[in-house]
Amino acid sequence: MSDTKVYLLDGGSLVIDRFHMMWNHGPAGEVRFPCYSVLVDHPEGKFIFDTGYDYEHVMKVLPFEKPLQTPQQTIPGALAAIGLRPSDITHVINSHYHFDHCGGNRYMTKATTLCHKLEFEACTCPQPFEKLGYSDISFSPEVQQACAAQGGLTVQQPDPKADIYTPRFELLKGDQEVAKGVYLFETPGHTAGHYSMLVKLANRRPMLFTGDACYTKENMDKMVIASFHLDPVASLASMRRLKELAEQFDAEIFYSHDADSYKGYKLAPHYYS
Ligand code: 5PN
Ligand code: ZN
Ligand code: ZN
Repeated sequence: MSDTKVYLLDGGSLVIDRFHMMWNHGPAGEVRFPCYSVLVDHPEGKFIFDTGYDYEHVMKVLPFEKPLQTPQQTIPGALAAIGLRPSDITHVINSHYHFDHCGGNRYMTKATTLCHKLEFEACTCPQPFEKLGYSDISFSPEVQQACAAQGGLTVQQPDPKADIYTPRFELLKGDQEVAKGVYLFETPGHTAGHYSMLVKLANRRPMLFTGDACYTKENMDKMVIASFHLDPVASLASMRRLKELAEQFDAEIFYSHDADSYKGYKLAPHYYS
């Protein structure tokens, strides 16, 4: 914990309508928001929490989200800027398996892949309204097979960029301390098995990464959930849980897709420690 550094890796941006961001609240209108990954450089390993979106996937499947991503904003590009390669990452942790959180998983050829057991199950047989969210299954050759077998999404061709990507999954349940001072807290509702992450650091308040359990500070302040969700009631309960965790640990909250808050975040190559 005393040697832990946290880097925020910028992953570019996407556009949705504000009515999706603030469900049944609005006002409507385009909003461009950031996507980023969190690298926890820890004595027990190099953990990456979420891996952003894949530009080509979004252009193919959701071009209306108008992705903007430079080569420096891809996982290999962002890691290179701090002297790392994707193969240096020991663990990938996914808050959940929406396309804008797992698009870069396949670069991490040496990592163990952690997620909630329910999330892994959910993405193989999503509800019809979740299919776009779970549209990038490049993180798991196994899930690609399972989806194809169910007549769902077609199997994607092996990706030449993926090298010999053969992920080893560790499926978790309940709250977990995955390394000293690095906690995953169950925050379901947005998806079936969503995790938020809290990291304790030596020289500052703990950092609480909401994932998509809360997109922005405005969502939290107004207790309004996003329209993308599995269970709205559970989503709201998870926002309340995040508030309680922030109080309990005196943590600073880092939102997943908040353009305003993002301006105040320290981005790699700078880091929190
Ligand atoms: C950014 C974004 N766009 C589309 C979807 C979706 O269909 O489920 C989740 C989601 C997103 O976070
Ligand atoms: Zn999501
Ligand atoms: Zn998201």
